[in-house]
Amino acid sequence: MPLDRKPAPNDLRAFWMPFTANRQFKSAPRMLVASKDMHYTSSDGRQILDGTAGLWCCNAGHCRPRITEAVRAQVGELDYAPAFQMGHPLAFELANRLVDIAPEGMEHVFYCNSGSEAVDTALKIALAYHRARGDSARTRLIGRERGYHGVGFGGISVGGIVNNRRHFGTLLAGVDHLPHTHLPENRMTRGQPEHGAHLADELERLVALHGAETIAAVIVEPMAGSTGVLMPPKGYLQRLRDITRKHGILLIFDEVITGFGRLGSPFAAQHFGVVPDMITCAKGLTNGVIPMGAVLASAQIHDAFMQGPEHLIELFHGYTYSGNPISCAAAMATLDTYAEEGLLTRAAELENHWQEALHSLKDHPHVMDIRNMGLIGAVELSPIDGQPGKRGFDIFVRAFEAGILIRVTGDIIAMSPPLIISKEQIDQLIGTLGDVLRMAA
Ligand code: PXG
Ligand code: PLP
Repeated sequence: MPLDRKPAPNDLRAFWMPFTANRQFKSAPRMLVASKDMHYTSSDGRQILDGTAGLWCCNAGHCRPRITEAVRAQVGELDYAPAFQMGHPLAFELANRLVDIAPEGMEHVFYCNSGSEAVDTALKIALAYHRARGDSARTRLIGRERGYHGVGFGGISVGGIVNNRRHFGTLLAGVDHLPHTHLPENRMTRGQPEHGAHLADELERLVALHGAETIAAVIVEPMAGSTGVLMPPKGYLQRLRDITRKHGILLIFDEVITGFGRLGSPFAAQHFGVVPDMITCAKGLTNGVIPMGAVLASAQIHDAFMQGPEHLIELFHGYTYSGNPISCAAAMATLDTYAEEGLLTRAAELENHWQEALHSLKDHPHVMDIRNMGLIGAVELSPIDGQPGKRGFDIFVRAFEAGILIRVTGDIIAMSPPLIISKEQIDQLIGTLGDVLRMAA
């Protein structure tokens, strides 16, 4: 742009915003200008209580001193180092620390920069793993209806959200989907629902249809966050594990949201006592401060690649910024903060208080369902006739005006506050939401 055409600081035209109603936003912008611990500061100077940990990522709250300092120091010491055929010590140290808190059996870490990249990486590793073992007919990938696995072509192919798929052509070939686990009979369940373990048996149907020897992997979110907080019924994940193991199919847990303490254990795999073959994570890995994602993989998967001449590359995959020093420094300081403050298990301590507060909204106007687990909660509202999503969006805007940040997916309100939240702040968050629901009715 020529120098004489410098845009005014408040000119909002150039930035094409992600997953946003751009024209609506730019006509009435909601701007955040600062953050600290449980709060954002809005551009009109108000304190906004963060009910969403940013976008499910700031699990330790905002502008935490250890993380801020670590990033500051790292950027002045080793800024960028090439990621291919070269290393730097922090990347190795961080991988070991992640393995330490990961479920038993997860022994290797592949770095990337986001949840979407983690998903595409895990899917590619699954395909290449079978090929490396001479089982190269296993090319089929199985996802689930209402799953969210980011926005790469792999992720939207195995994902199950129609709007994220239908605009983008034919996607990956050879993908199929399990049914989602959201059953009406589980309405208003506190914690994990009773009904629906049998839905895992649909995998047997897909095996019978396609042949086990053509299926590489199944990917699911242990708890589906993005599509409105859908819980796994009791026994469901174990059954998926049993069926995948029986047929030599890899099981991938997408823990981009559930990773790093959201359900009261470091990973959901530990919370549910079900160990997959790979775990994808991102978001809470660096407390959202610097983009970073990772795939955790079992020794069996990793070791299958470690054959052939030693001077040859084993996996033809990686990103310019895989394991970059600043991300690694942010992640190390994040893990330190989680450990010092017991945050990876704090959701388990707060779960009861959170659950009771959330379910106090059950008789509020238009509330159809309430779901919770760990420090996640959803309040599903009945849609306005002929205008799905309108009520949800209206509540979101009113909540922001009332001083709380929530997230809406259609008419489902999702909340996932930083794990440092106090009981008083839980009461404030839910109390304010209750007021907003009543006033909007
Ligand atoms: N997998 C899962 C399970 C996710 O939740 C991704 C992959 C993709 O991660 P990246 O870093 O590429 O965005 C996610 C991300 C929402 C919301 O409103 C959820 C996500 C992202 C943005 C909004 O629920 N999840
Ligand atoms: N496009 C071009 C032209 C590139 O040279 C590269 C990386 O070198 C990429 C895309 C991929 O970028 P990244 O490694 O950051 O994913």
